[in-house]
Amino acid sequence: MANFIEKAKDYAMNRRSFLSLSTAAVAGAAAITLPGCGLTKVDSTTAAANLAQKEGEWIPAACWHNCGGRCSNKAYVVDGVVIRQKTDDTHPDSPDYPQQRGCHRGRSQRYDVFGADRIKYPMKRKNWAPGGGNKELRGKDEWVRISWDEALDLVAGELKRIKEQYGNKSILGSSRLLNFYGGALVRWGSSSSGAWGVPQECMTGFFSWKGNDRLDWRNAKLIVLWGSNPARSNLGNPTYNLMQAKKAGAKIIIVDPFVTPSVKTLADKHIPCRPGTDTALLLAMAYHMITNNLQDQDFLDRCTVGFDKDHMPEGADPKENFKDYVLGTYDGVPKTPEWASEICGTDPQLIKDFAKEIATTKPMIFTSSFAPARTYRGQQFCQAFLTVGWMTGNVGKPGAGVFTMNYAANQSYGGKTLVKAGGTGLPPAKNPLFPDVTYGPYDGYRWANPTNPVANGMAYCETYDAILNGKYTGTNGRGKVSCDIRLIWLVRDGYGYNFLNQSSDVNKGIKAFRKVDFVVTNDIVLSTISKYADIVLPATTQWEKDGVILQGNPEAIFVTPKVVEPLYEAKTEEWMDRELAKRLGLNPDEIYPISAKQQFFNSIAGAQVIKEDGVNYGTLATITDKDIQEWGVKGKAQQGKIALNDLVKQGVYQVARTPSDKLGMIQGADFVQDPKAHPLTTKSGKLEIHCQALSDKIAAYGLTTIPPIAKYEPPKDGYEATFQDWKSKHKGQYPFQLITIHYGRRSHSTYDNIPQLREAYPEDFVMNKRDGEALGLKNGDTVLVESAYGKVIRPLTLTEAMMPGVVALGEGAWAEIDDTGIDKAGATNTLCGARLSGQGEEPWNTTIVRVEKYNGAPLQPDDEWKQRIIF
Ligand SMILES: Nc1nc2c(c(=O)[nH]1)N[C@H]1C(S)=C(S)[C@@H](COP(=O)(O)OP(=O)(O)OC[C@H]3O[C@@H](n4cnc5c(=O)[nH]c(N)nc54)[C@H](O)[C@@H]3O)O[C@H]1N2
Ligand SMILES: Nc1nc2c(c(=O)[nH]1)N[C@H]1C(S)=C(S)[C@@H](COP(=O)(O)OP(=O)(O)OC[C@H]3O[C@@H](n4cnc5c(=O)[nH]c(N)nc54)[C@H](O)[C@@H]3O)O[C@H]1N2
Ligand code: SF4
Ligand SMILES: [Mo]
Repeated sequence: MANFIEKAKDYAMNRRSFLSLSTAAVAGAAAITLPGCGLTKVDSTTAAANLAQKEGEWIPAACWHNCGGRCSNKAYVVDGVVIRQKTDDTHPDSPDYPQQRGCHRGRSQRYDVFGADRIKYPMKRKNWAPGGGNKELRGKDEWVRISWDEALDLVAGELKRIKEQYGNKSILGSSRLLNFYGGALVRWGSSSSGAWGVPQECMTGFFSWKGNDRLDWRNAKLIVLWGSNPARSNLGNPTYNLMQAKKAGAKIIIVDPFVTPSVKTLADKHIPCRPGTDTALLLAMAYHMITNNLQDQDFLDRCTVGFDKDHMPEGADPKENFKDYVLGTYDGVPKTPEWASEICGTDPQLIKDFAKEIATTKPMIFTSSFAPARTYRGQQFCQAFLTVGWMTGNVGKPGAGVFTMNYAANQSYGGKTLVKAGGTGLPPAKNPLFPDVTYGPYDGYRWANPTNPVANGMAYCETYDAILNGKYTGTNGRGKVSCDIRLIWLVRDGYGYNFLNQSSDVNKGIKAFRKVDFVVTNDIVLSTISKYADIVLPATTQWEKDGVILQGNPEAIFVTPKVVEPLYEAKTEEWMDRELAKRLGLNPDEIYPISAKQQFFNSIAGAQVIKEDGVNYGTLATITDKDIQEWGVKGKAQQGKIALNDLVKQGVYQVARTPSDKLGMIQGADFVQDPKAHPLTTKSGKLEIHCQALSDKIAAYGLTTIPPIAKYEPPKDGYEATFQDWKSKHKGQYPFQLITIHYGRRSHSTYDNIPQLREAYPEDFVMNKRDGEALGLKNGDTVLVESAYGKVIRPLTLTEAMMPGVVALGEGAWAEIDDTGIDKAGATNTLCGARLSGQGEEPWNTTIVRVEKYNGAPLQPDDEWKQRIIF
């Protein structure tokens, strides 16, 4: 197979006979640009040779996607073109003070920014006209290039018409401009953390109950990673940090249906478990601990409520305690390892050994990722996970912890935030229609308080039904609420949410997109939302903006200035909003009272860094009057730890760590030492194994209900549903369980267009070898995978590394659905149906499918497919 670099050259050569001035960088050999001047035919070889001879400059470059990391990225810019990238080299690398090194995706960022498939100009679907215009052609129509003026007039015209004719609630979207224009119908839910947020908040009183900081992980004797694959989904330093803990003596156990790269790299032991059945496994572990008296009874009695009938929260039925449920005292079903094994597929002896090991090895870190909670009624997994973790008493101590990990924390899975960016100074813009649904502009992470007396909008996984049927589920017992959605507004304030691709049921989504009057997006490439839109506006990437601070790593912030001038006709969202505001009769200066440059400056000026005492924070940047003058901003001189311009040149500020410093953190230490003096904010003041508040809150969303303690109830489309008859174990129409794993090729759907990454990480469909052979399938066959919701074709990989009965696809491929309804790209959401669950979490990892050999022409590798180059 051609190596990565060789192949990369092929990609450039395979392109059209011309290369735009800015696209040639893809080969690493050919690249030139004249910022903002559009498309020009050039001879790439000569251009490349010319550029390679010129002196350039290394500029810190944002790596801004929702990728599971935060790292340092630098771009080598020659004449406005990025011809190389590198990562952190600001200090020598060491385990205590590691460099913030980037991954293969971040280092491929220039292929995205300078790709031939960048959206270059405003464009309109040929047959679209205000009001709709051949709506069924969305996704198949031709594109025509239009001027910015025409685009803005059309967009403002439709926005105005729909507001006037149908009202603001007929607009689906969320942006600063929309909030100033009277608001729009908002959505809430949890596309990322599955069911984790609400159980954690209700049971611990903390929205984010963290882990101890990474240096403390070296004190652990045992680390359990439940449904976690850091070697793929926490790129950057986490796997390196886990290796340091391992070197210091920690044993690592991973619970996963798949022998993942993390199992291979890190684990001493792998516990297989069928997807969506983890609750059964955890209950059986509890059973083994209880019947062998292995639980930390002192901790349970002092720090929790609900474990047994003698420690129930006020007002609760004593029969509703966890211990009696596990023993089967009232329901007659003891949750034995044998009972669980039939469901989760884990050997009973393995369950017993695992239970004993976690109960007797101290200190232990017991942590889960989000994947097992991305299941139908996933709250039950979270309840069971916290309960079993607490039964071991590993809370509030060094080398211990029971929590879900924050995947975005590159440096570690926990700890204090040691350096923080300041605010931009831009005043918040509330949606006047839904003033209390305000967490983040991004639908996938927006929380709604379901008991709010003010209406909350809808769960985002109900969007397509709401568009198609005109109603959605109201929170707080409101029943069905009518709606008439006419406009899908995706001119996003920043970036994010390719939701047609990334939330469940792409087929239903396409129908919904084809029903409304108007779909508008701004985008950098023709991602799925844009492919099915009417007007697409060319957006600048973060490299072409005035600068941004990226956070998400507790030990570092990334301060990245503009790298290159906007390419082609790309514009910032702020520019688009301002131009639209003028056409809508709004005052642009009221919407954006401060400039982007000033916002960047403010967030640097307000940045804070922890002091050596580990408690107080001080100013990060030293700023002089001269700096303020040179930057052309408003501000005051200040004294900090690093000069403003040095910070921007370096691109990263990282707090140096040593094992003896005072910057660490032991989550929950005060509470565990003296629960009465330091109560939690839960109703009982303790950790709640029986949590009525959780049960009530979930019920108030109006989707599904759960009891106040962890119970196993077979999920919709779970393992049980793969059988026509459970007793005789006769398999049904959809005999396999599908998991949709976060994949190395990309960050969700972002980077999926990059051929080099396509080649490095093929989008194969993975199944157990014996399962495949029983169906007469061979490695490399093209297979048809079908669920009740859609069909995909993909090349097959057979392996003993996958549990029998389980199959997997990496999530995020760009759906390519043909007229027969087959998605040849293998977007997981073509297969995963939109199902309403709990707090609006999407139950992706409880999905069932069937698999057969595909009879059509075998698939070409997708790195050889034509890119979505429009102009
Ligand atoms: N490369 C890459 N990294 C990413 C991302 C990306 O798109 N690409 N996305 C980032 C984001 S936003 C997030 S939220 C995180 C998500 O990170 P995670 O929540 O960890 O998600 P996954 O990687 O899908 O799953 C982790 C492991 O869980 C297993 N698994 C799946 N279902 C189950 C189950 O029901 N039970 C058990 N026990 N295991 C199960 C899978 O086999 C997989 O090995 O990743 C982040 N990191
Ligand atoms: N089946 C299944 N589906 C899943 C998951 C799963 O495990 N299984 N995981 C889920 C998770 S955890 C998450 S967090 C979501 C993430 O899903 P999304 O939030 O949709 O993330 P991306 O796919 O990265 O989409 C980012 C979008 O922003 C655009 N974009 C990128 N940069 C810029 C920019 O600078 N400006 C503008 N205007 N646009 C930009 C991209 O083209 C793309 O359309 O996916 C979820 N979907
Ligand atoms: S982990 Fe994320 S931030 Fe780090 S280099 Fe990769 S894509 Fe960029
Ligand atoms: Mo996520």
